[in-house]
Amino acid sequence: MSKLSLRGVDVYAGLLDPAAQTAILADLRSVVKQAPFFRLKTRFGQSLSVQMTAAGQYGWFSDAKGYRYVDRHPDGQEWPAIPDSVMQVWEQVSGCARRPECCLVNLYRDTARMGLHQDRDEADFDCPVVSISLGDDALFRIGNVEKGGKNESLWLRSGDVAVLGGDARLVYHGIDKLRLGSSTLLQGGGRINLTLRVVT
Ligand code: MD6
Ligand code: FE
Repeated sequence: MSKLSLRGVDVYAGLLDPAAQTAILADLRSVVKQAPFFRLKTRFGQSLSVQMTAAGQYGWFSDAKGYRYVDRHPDGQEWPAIPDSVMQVWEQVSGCARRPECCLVNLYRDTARMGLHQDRDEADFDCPVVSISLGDDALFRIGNVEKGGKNESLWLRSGDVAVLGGDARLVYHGIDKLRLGSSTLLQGGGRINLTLRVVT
C-alpha cells in the first residue's frame, strides 16, 4: 500500500489486496440481487453510460425532476444494508465518527465514463466521500472547487481507495476512460466503483 495526495484528494493505492477485493465483490453480488443495476436518466432525458444501484438508507436517483437521494430502489424495495466488508474500509480511512448512510455502486462497462461533477447533495460536508475501485483501471480527473481551471489526472486501479475530504470535499472530479481488460476481477469486464457517504 502507498498513500499519495493529489489536490487534497488522498489515494490509498493498493489498500485492498486481491482477497479483500474478492470478498467485497461477493458481498456486492447479494446487494445487486436485491437491488439490480439500473440506468439513470438526466433531467434532459439522456441515459447515463454508467449503471447504478446502492446500499444503505439512501440511494441516488434522477429523472425529469433532477437528482436526489431516495430511500427506495426504483422497483419499490428498500436498499439493502451496506456490507460489513465495505463498512470496514470506511472505518479505516474516513476519520469520521458518523457511519455512511449511502453506498453508491457504479458499474462501468465498455465506453462508460462519468463527466466532471461535484458531490454536494449531502447535508454534512465535514464527512468525506470514500471511494473504492474494483476491476479495470480508470483515469480519474481532479479539478478544483470552482468550475474550470487546471485539472490533473491519475489512474485508479483495483483495490485503490480515494478519499475526498477536507478542502477537497467539493472538488470537481470525473472518470475519463477505462483501460478495458486491465483486470480480470469482474466477470464480463469493466469496473465497479463504490462511494460511501453520510447523507443527512
Ligand atoms: C468513480 N467517483 O470513481 C467516480 N465521488 O467511478 C466519484 O464520482 C467519486 O471517486 C466522490 C468521491 C470519490 C469519487
Ligand atoms: Fe463523485
